[in-house]
Amino acid sequence: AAVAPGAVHVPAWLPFARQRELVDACREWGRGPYPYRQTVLPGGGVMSVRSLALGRQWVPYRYLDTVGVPLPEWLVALGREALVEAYGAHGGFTPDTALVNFYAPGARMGMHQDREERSGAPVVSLSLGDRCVFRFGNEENRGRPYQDVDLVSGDLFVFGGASRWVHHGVPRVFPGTADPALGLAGRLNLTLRETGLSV
Ligand code: MD5
Ligand code: FE
Repeated sequence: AAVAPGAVHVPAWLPFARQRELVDACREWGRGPYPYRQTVLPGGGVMSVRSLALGRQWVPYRYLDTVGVPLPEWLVALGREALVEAYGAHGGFTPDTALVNFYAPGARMGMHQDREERSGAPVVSLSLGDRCVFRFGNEENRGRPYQDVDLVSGDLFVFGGASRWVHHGVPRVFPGTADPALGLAGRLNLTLRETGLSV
């Protein structure tokens, strides 16, 4: 369903078996050379979310020149499938970073814009585990008007076109709402992005 121009929410897009595979992959990636870390912001604040990136590494507020573990081909293919679902075509989408955010109980993400990418390509977002409130705002400021959208495990959200630069955040996650069979206590969000930066 279109939430705004270029913003498409597809509830229950990823089948349960593929959700489980993705949860397992997120766990495995955390055992690699780039474990989940809480980001320390320039003002001294520490983000409550724990993050990991494949490919191009993000630090506040830029991408490093160094590239971590490359994105597996199957993940690029998943991103293209997502865009075909949302827009009817993938447009040659070639993400060079996958950012995984882990929300333990109590973690949240304040309203912000993602402005470090130099590509006009959409951002593909997949949610796993606990249900959350995703706040989809406007380009002008962090406040109203915004729309609150419930995201649950398996939901796809694509942010492209005019929705690429809106403020957004995750004000609330509901602990214990994940299917126990998923083997995940908390929420994971995986985003696939083209940074538009050269290697
Ligand atoms: C999350 N992550 O649920 C969200 C999903 C982040 C972040 O916000 O920066 O790691 S991605 C939501 C997103 C990305 C890019 C653009 C827009 C939303 N948008 O224009 O609304 O952990
Ligand atoms: Fe963001």
